[in-house]
Amino acid sequence: MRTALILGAGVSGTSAAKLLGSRGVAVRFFDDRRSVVERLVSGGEHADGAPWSDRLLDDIDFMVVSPGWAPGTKPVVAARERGLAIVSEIELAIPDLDCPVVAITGTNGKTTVTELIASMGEAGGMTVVAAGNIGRPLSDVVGEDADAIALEMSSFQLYWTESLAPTVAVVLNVAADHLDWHCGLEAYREAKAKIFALQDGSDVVVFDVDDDGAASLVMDAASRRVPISGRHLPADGYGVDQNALVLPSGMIPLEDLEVSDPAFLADLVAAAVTAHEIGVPHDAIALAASGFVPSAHRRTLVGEWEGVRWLDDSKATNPHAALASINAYESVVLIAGGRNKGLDIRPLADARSVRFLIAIGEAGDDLILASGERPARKAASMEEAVALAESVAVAGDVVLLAPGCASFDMYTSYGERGDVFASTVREMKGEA
Ligand code: UMA
Repeated sequence: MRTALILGAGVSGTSAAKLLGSRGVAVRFFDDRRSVVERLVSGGEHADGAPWSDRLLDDIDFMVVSPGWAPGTKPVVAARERGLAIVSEIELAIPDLDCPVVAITGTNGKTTVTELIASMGEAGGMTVVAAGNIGRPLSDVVGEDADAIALEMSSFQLYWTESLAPTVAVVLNVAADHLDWHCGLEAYREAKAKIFALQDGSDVVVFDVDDDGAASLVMDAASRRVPISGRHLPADGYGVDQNALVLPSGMIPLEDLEVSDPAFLADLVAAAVTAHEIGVPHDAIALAASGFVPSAHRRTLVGEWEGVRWLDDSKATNPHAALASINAYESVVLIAGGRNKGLDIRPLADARSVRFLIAIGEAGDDLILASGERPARKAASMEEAVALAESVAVAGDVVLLAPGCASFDMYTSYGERGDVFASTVREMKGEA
């Protein structure tokens, strides 16, 4: 019997174990977190925890790596030194899929587009299963009856991918993110390019032509390149023309949509082009598009009081997303900071529309330093940040939580960070 060592017993590792079990492969887990290992062992699983020992590779036939594990971590390096095969959970699943796969990546917006493609399919009576970074591992989908799979791929997952050849690849945007994991921008871009690397002339790569990172990345793709935009109508592509979305399946008047922000319009166009490629009819695409409202913590309006709008964009966990948000408004009281992921966060403090900067979390001092002459203050908590924003905001301002950083220095997730912001604002306004 073959034996696999699975790195990480999170969502991916657990799903990979099930799939391997169904193939008659024995599994062992390794996880740095002691609590995870204890839970597994008490459940009868074979699991080890830190510190790592190379001896754990004795009698192992191959290694399965969860996406969060960086290439430089000890078990990965040790497996490479021994010449052991290392596969990802996604790679395990690919050979057993028997329906078309469309894959979506981008520094920002990929979850939204993945959800949209699935809902457009659903509106057309098709089963389009959303999987991957969105939360449901691809291994979970194996054996399921689906018309297509919309696979959200993070740069981590793409790094470990060798055989993915989607019928449609979507590259929304490529800006610096997760550089601590990838050891640099070039490695990050190389990982992202794997989404179309194995496509051929019968496949399609959809990309946002307004994003230099995406447009330059797809230059060498062998597949048919389809430019899209949320601002204008690109030549030989799809986008916005006067008062409508122009799509391969037809047009959708902008007045039928709940969103007008160019970033969300680009998401809609990318999803619509992809849905069309897998056979979703125009009526269904239009129906899903008109019902689309962005998920929580994506420029979500907490409320408007005395002409000041309070917006929660806690999902802006990198500078690219935060800047897109900041630049969408004229006069911003910005709450930013958190745990920096090895990125240049100085442009946040420097953005034209930022009238006052409130810096939070571990990156707070760096942001204050970068703010130069601009009014800026550090806040020790979200409560302090909100109170400070209240004291400086005037009618016409947007108070924007767009951290540009991860939340893990203060919260368990970006969702919790956004929830704390929103509840603090509402409490202060007497609407809790
Ligand atoms: N672990 C270690 N050492 C490490 C890294 C992880 O011991 O160096 C252990 C942790 O203790 C934990 C387990 O590994 O028990 C977690 O593994 P993981 O971090 O790979 O996460 P999973 O639970 O398997 O979830 C992963 C994705 N997580 C990451 O990429 C960090 C999920 O994306 C994805 O939904 C899931 O697979 C299914 O495909 C989350 C994410 O934050 C939402 N993604 C990043 C993003 O969107 O920016 C990339």
